[in-house]
Amino acid sequence: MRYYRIVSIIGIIYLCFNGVTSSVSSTEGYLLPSNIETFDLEYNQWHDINSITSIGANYVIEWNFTTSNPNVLIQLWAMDDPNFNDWKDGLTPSLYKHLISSRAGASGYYSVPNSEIWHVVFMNFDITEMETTTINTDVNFIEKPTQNDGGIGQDAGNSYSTSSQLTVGNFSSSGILIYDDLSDFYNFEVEAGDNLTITFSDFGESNCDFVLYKQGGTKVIEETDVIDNISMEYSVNDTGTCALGISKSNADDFTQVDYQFSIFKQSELTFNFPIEVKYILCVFSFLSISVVIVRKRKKERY
Ligand SMILES: [Ca+2]
Repeated sequence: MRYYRIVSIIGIIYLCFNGVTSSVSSTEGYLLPSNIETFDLEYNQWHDINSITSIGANYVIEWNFTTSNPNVLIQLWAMDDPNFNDWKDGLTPSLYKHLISSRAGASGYYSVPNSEIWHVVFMNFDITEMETTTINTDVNFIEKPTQNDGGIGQDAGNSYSTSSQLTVGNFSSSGILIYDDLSDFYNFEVEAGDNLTITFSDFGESNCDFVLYKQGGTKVIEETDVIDNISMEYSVNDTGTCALGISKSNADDFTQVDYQFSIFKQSELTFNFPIEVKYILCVFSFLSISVVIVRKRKKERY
């Protein structure tokens, strides 16, 4: 009896340590939005980080990782839940996205195409090396910000031909550039003789390019790789439609830019004095007329 007990205990211990052989290092779910992790991947192992809950096309997956062993090629894949399960079962998934292969590590983002639980899978299938590596990673499932560029209730157009219409005079507003939204373009009506003062500010760490087109699509101002606030002035010669664009200088820069901008349009023939100045001018005019009348009456008396 004691002999069977000893054999049973040895068997349980063996199963605990050797009984489950798999190429899977772990399969875990993580709470939104951040998953900072360090894990080892032997050759032929993979590791899954997933969104737990369903996320839709208004989400992106931001990711970055570094590896301890520069010899090992790591593959990084994004799969929705049904395809992830097919892949685990040895079936060929119908929808999967190869994000990147990198020996040293990399960073980037992936725009979620459909509503599902989404998996980010790190794989060590480097058959030429067959070595273990430690991976440090940060994966975030992020809801994209709602855009209200120029107060139009959505993302502005991304090019001259798809620019969004604004009504300007003394206009100020804000906009957002983020992920694959690299440009915002606006258009507005002007008249010959108008003087435009256009400012952009608060675009943070990102370098941006600016362009102003006059009627007909000719560029009249172009500024590139701007890092500080910018002010541009233009005297309008032709009545028509101007178009204004802000773009990221670096197409790989997917960080969020919350920019402020203003478009001040003033006609050369219009003098818009402040109300205080208008009041002083009225009083001065009244006093001048009064003095002239009084002097005239004095002359008539003598
Ligand atoms: Ca935008």
